Amino acid sequence: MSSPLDLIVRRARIATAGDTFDADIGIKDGKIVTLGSQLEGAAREIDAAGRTVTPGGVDAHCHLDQPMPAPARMADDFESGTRSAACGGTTTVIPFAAQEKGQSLKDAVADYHHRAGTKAAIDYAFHLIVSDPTEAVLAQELPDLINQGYTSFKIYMTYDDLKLDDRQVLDVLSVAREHGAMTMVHAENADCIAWLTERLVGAGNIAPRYHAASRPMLVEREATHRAIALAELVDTPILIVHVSGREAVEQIRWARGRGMNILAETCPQYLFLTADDLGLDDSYEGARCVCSPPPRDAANQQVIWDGLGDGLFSVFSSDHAPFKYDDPSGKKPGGQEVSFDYIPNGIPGLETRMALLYSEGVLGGRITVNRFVELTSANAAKLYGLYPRKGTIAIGADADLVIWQERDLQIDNANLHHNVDYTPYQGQRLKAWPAMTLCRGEVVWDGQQFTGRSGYGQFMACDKPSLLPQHRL
Ligand code: DUC
Ligand code: ZN
Ligand code: ZN
Repeated sequence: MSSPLDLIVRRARIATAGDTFDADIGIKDGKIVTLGSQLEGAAREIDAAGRTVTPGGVDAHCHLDQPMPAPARMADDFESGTRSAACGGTTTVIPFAAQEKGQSLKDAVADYHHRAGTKAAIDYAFHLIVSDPTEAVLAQELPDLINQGYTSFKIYMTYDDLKLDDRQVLDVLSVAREHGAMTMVHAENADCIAWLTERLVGAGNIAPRYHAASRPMLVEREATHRAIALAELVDTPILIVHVSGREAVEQIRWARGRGMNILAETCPQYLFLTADDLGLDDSYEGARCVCSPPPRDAANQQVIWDGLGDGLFSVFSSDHAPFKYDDPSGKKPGGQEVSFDYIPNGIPGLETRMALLYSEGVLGGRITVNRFVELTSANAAKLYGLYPRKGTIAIGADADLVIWQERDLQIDNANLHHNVDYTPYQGQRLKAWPAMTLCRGEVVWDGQQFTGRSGYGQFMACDKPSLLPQHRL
């Protein structure tokens, strides 16, 4: 007779978004089937005594093997990206199926499934990126895809190859409202950035540090305000992604004060990096930290911490956008040190996201462990239609678990599992790292090495967001 349970995680100090309690976790066929004390009868046991156990991370903003204009190429595909995520406590990723201008959205999704292939080691879903909202996309493709389980999409207010004008933003927001999808907005003013860039480059100011000068906070503030106004006009929620500091935060608080459903995401780079990391002089080293919006300063880091503590932010994601530093496909396009406006934007962060926030947020006394679970897992699962399969520790949920170990360590790229030749967090001190990560009951990280396998990860169609009030015309 087969045993009733495959695995018991014993004496766990379980933290979910809502509760903290001690229990044994009984797992069968990849699901949590019982929570109790002194459970018996499993083929295997893991002793978690004295350890906090949280739901596996849901990284709801990361870029894997996303097609790029040549010569840029993302360093991580679904194999290396999901391996790296697993080793850092993340068990679900939601990268982006990106539409190129002129491309059908359905073709972009088919191409992205092809790229994922059988490579993923952990579970995954797709957001869409809508860059060309033609009549066919708005009337047919986007509604069809939303109804097929692609229930969230990102739009850009900057980047020439991706940006939408205000009229186009209104059009896609209307589709989101009509079909109950969640819209993520990259809010930076494209014309201001182009104008500043032209002046900086014209004056010979081309070093990586001028990337920050070309994207000051007011360009984020203006676009955030405009996105809020457009959402208000359409009467639909939006989520402002990768919020970097005070000015955008003020706009979001203002909108919330008016009763609007404006959600917000932030990322580790806005807590642990500053513009100084792009360089204090004209050295090229700072190209490693070129991302958009750029990191700000210590006072703005505090504003982001405050928003994590007081509920302003719903989601904490990595915005993992992996480019090698010393590589012609990465930060040195074609092998050259180039002007800042030609450096591919993005930094790696899938593997370090959870431990950075657990260490400095939870163990640093800034947020509760329950808030940590909300930010790193539960809220993303709810917003993107994966809850309660993902994002919690409860009977019926997937057995996606992180068993935490408190210990002093330093981030060192040599110990990470991505395919990037650096981490922007090199040398950062941490107070904890996952002792173990389980995805659907399988150990994918054992504290020493990756123990999962490529192809284990499953694609998940998403429900419509459960945090969204349904609006009807
Ligand atoms: N900015 C983005 O908008 N996406 C990827 C990376 C980045 O820096
Ligand atoms: Zn973005
Ligand atoms: Zn991004």
